[in-house]
Amino acid sequence: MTTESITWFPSLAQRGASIALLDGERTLTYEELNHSVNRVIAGLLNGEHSLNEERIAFLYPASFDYAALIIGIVAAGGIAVPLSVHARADELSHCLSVAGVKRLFLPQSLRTEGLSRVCEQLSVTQCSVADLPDVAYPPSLPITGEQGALIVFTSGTTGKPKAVVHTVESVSAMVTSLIEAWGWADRDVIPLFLPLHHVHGIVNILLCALWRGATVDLFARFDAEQVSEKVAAGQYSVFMAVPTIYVKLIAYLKTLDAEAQKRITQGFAAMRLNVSGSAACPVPLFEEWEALTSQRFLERYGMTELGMALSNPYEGERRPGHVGQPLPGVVIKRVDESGNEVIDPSTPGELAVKSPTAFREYWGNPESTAKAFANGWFLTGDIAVVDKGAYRILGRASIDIIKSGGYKLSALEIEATLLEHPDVSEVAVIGIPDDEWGELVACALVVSQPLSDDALTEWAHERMSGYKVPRRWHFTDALPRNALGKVTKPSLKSWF
Ligand code: MLC
Ligand code: AMP
Repeated sequence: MTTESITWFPSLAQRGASIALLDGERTLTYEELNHSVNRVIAGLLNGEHSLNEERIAFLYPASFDYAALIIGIVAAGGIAVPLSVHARADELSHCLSVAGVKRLFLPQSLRTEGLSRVCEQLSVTQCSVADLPDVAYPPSLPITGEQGALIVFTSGTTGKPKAVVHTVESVSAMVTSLIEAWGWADRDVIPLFLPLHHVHGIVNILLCALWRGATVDLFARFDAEQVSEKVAAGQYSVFMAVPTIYVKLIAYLKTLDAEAQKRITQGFAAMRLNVSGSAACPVPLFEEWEALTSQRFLERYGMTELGMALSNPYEGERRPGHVGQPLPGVVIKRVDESGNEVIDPSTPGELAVKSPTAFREYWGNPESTAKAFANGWFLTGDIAVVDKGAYRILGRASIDIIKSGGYKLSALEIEATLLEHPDVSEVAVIGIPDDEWGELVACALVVSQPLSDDALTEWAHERMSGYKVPRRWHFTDALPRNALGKVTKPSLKSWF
């Protein structure tokens, strides 16, 4: 860890009139972004010298304010806590309370009664960027590498989501490593439709582009038609998405006539890079995309706690079904269940990682932090082999982690919420394979009163983000259990 001061977003000011962000018809130049960032810094500090790692949460869709907040909070010595605009009040309450947030920034449109109640209970003040005091810009403040910069929530195999703390140094390392590895240039233009409470959208797209002086086109959500139009118009040079989005794009292309299809596929073909990640890209998807667009995906592997760890090469052979080699600075070994290193490349082993991009801690949870590392190696829970020099992910060590549309979901968290239903007495959640979503959330349950799928779905929607709600329900008299009383989850798959 470096205690020396670090340059955070090196040249915002010098990039002048070049475009940093697009939002529909609106544009924001780097000069304007720099001004907004300075306003955030000055307003937050309000005469103080540093926020001293105050966790400042914000609930914004992709927007100019979001960008100014995430850069400005860190520059002012705070920890940026971007929250999910899809989250329900209970989920937000958990995040605010775990991170010890006292100030939450959000636009008027996202203020709800439920959230106001939560804020009142937790003594959190709801703020807006426009309300920040208009004070003179402070001189540029030194910030150090070890300082906390970003908290992102991630689901694990125990309890509710954990608050992953990245430092100024780990975020800077993530950004600079990808800029170098994937050849980011200031002339790049990239669309951003991924959620902005996870590292894929936050770091790989937004922060990399703004650090490098490129342009980001903001979308409130992914819409295949809207994005494809701009692709066809030749607006983008780089495209990054989760496999589900490429599946949706292919499905959309298939609804079009040959001429319209060709305009869009040529738009993709003209780009310098198409990246797939956050979940396994099936080989047939890789091949279909190449046949349509002549783009060979650059598939990479990452994790909230690590940023990106493995990547196929920008120049060189990109192998379908493989996630490439360690990025510069990343050291990887594979270990067995006893923690011994697995040497034979074809024997599966859990990926253990050391990297300058690794997180510092789970906020307020030293026990989980200690458990996540073994002798300084972060244990990912992902099982891999090495195949002619390239890593191949086989799956995860725990059946309780589900990846759906690129979101990492905890079966245990979903089960705990469903058990709050007065008529649900037993429940088991698993992921089942699905061509579009990678995995779908499926739920087997025992109920004390007859319940319909629809009623349960509606009940669940009020209490959890839409993407966590089970898509398949199976009612039973009893869940299969082993001698210790534990549900034998693998045997449930055949029910769906
Ligand atoms: C949306 N839905 C999902 C879902 N996303 N269900 C399961 N899994 C998901 N991922 C639900 C909605 O709530 C809705 O339910 C229904 O699906 C239809 O919605 P849609 O409009 O068809 O989907 P859409 O809103 O377009 O979302 C699809 C998506 C989105 C693929 C764009 O899931 C997405 O943005 N995923 C990316 C997640 C991500 O960024 N992960 C990176 C984590 S970082 P209903 O019932 O309301 O109709 C990481 C590290 C790394 O993993 O390596 O990058
Ligand atoms: P998250 O915690 O949301 O950051 O999700 C990280 C997890 O996503 C990893 O632990 C992997 O299980 C999965 N993942 C990310 N990229 C890939 C990939 N290219 N192939 C397979 N799994 C991936």
